[in-house]
Amino acid sequence: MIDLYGMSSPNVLKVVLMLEEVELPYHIRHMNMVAGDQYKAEFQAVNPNGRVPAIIDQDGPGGEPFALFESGAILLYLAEKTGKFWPADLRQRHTVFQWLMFQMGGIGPMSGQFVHFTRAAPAAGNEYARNRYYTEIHRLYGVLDRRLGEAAYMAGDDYSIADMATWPWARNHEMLKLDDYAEYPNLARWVAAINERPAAQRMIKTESEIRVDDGKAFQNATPDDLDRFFARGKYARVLA
Ligand SMILES: N[C@@H](CCC(=O)N[C@@H](CS)C(=O)NCC(=O)O)C(=O)O
Repeated sequence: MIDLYGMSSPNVLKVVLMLEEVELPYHIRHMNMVAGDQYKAEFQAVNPNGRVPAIIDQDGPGGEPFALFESGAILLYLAEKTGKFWPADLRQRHTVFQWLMFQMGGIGPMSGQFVHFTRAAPAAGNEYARNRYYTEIHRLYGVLDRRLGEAAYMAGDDYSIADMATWPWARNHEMLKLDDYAEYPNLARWVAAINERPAAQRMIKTESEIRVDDGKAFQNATPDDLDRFFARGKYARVLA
């Protein structure tokens, strides 16, 4: 059994999708991130970075529990553990790693900052940041669209953990203001193809269940909880 600590965010949904693909049993331990569950000692022992996802594989290497954080590391672990989505060919395997890192270092953090500046930051005074991240995510989704114009999936002919890492972000065209993929037909084709996968459909069902708990968490949040969650107000460092 794998304990998955998380909420209904794309970085967590990557892991849900992979667990559904490889059909490993898992249990979601919902984290109320606005109430500060991530600062509790119990969770900090699992992830000192205080972010989700994190897992504890109760049946880890040597039959002992194994804790892991960072969604990319978790996907790699699950692929190697199961031998699924783990290409035997070295070139192919590292092509998968390359596109996984493209997601981890580019698509994920840049999309996350864009969403922060369009949803959680005041509009006034933040035009520069909003335009900067909008420009950068268009550049990145443009790279992805060109890649998907030459290959069925990110790493080539086969669906891989790079796709699983990227799809939970890229499918949110409204949140990312990608204008229904008007500029990105290959991206649109790939988003739709993965959407058809039974594991993706199961992930979507699980997402809606986690969203109920997230909804309650946000409903019960005080303005101070929200400031802490978004690292703003008195929780922001002010650069002299
Ligand atoms: N690079 C990390 C990013 C994790 C991350 O930022 N998670 C967000 C949710 S998607 C989070 O935990 N936010 C809570 C917070 O900022 O306190 C990964 O891919 O696992």
